[in-house]
Amino acid sequence: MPRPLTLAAAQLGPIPRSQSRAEVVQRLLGLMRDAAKRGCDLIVFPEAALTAFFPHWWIEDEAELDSWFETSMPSNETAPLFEEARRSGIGFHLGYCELTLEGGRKRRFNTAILVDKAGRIVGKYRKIHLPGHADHQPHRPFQNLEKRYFEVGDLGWRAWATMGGVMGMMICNDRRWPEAWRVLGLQGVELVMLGYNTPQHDPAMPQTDPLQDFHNHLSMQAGCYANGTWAVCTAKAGEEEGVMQIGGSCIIAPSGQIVAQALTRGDELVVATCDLDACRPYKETMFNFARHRRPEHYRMIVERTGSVAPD
Ligand code: CDT
Repeated sequence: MPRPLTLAAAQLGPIPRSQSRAEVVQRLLGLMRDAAKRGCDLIVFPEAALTAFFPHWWIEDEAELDSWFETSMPSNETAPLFEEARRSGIGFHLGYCELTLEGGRKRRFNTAILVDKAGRIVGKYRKIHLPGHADHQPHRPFQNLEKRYFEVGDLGWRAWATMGGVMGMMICNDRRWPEAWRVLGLQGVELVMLGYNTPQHDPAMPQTDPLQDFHNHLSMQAGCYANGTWAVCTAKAGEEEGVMQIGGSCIIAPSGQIVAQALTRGDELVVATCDLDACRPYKETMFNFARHRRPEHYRMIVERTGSVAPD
């Protein structure tokens, strides 16, 4: 029996520094309404989808830093997204920057939530692989200060049975790490949602600049294939405050094939109807984990962090 879900990647063009949360939410609502008109069950917004990607800048003032974060979800500004979910019967995935107060201590995470068609938060993920650096490197054209502004996520990669499938999330840099995909694969994930902010230019490794789009798709297509899962992968694209970011938002099948892809670097919906049962042949044959995995030979993966070459 096919189990079709119509899915949308809601690519965003740049968010100017000056654009308010309310204005951004209006953009998201427009995409949500279009997706609902096109029969979508679920729409996936990018990483840190409510603001410009501030980790590209050095910020010293704590109040200024805090202004980039959400202290509640929903909030007054984001409540219309939850109302639209209920009104149109469409689930959504949203990346945002989360500030919580725990035991009197501020904690900051790069977070994503999954909201069902009734407007309920059914899943939450906090980014684990934080790229970049924590120190000030003003000689660079822009920085990636995620290691300064965020803590490593503490929720692991969980999967949730919701909206007719088994669903999980990762965020941006996570997609380059097979471990993230496998932890979700081991929970039978059928749909991975992820958002990204990926500069076209990597100041630390400029030789990969022409390969940014290739590496983006390579890692996500490999993750889907090796775990027999669909993925909806959504960029914040285009030139944002002087930083050009790749697009290439796409929907990937369990075969690893891209079934739909963005054509622009602006606000754009990428839609495909995806049969979750298309995961089964991969999960039951080539990647039947219970039959073929040999975890006794994978211990080094969890026991060792950095690579150590033989003498
Ligand atoms: N947001 C995020 O994680 N971005 C990183 C940039 C790495 S530098 C090219 C990414 O992996 O896409």
